[in-house]
Amino acid sequence: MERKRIVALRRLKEPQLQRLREQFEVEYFEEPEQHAEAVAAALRQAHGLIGGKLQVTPAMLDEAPGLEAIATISVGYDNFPVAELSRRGILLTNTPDVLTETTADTGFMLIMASARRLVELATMVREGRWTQHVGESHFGSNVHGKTLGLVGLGRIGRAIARRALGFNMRVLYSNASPKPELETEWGLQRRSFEALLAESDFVCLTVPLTEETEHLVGYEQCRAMKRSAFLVNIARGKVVDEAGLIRALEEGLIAGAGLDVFEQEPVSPDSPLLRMDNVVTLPHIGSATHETREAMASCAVENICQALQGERPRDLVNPEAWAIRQPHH
Ligand code: 8YV
Repeated sequence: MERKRIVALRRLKEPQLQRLREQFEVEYFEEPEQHAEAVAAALRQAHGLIGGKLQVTPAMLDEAPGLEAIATISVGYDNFPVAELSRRGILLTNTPDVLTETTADTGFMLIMASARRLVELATMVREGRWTQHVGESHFGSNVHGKTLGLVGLGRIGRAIARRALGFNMRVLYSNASPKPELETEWGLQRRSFEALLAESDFVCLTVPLTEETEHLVGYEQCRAMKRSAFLVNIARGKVVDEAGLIRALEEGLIAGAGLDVFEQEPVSPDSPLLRMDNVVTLPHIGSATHETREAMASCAVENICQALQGERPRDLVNPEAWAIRQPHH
């Protein structure tokens, strides 16, 4: 039998490519944008597609008639037309679990960095502007003992909650189904979104991007927060109405923000957010450690192997597509 064909896009390393080549014909493109035609030609023959930052459109699917499965090297899959994939019986898998702790570290790092003005003050020292006694104008806010509001309480939200409890914080959550076990065992408290905004010292966004969560936080929501509170976003940029956030920051309605994600990435160098001392900005590095990115790639490789061997992949996003692929359907 002819071996199935996989198109692999950045970033897979040699061991993972090797693992794929044991069973499949693999075409790997480290910089797909620079080889758009070759990628398109490879996709016409492909059974599987694996990679990070994949841009999949219905038009592209029309050009890939043999596609059976896509493995994204990310936990988020808001960039995929999932219903369309399901309709076509194309399996989609993601990489949950392996990035949970690293992304939670990033979230907590942004909480700490915004509260203690890490970037602003570290920059002051580096630039030789530490010329006077550090006084009140350089002081930050405590993190321990404060209230953290988690918008969304999935795997990553829970992992941030665990860190917060170690810092003796009170932890609220909203926009998630009730988690009674976390209320009794960890003491988390569920709130309406509005109440969470009003009570929290740190509002941390950990929800996936969906129609319901798009622009969940804008000017009005910032206004509902304490003036001393910080907004942290490690979810997706579009969960925040950035223009509204900028206006709220300009008016001093919140104390600052820690942002790993932006409505447009890379963020425009002209964004006012980059010029605000009280805003910590990162280039979408939630999961970006050597260990975790490798684990994510391996996870995606296992998923695509399972899918193309006819097994139900472990991290299947669209069970509807699996149902369509079954012979009795
Ligand atoms: C990815 C992420 O690295 O997993 C996610 O959803 O946001 C990051 O971990 C990024 O999407 C690139 O694939």
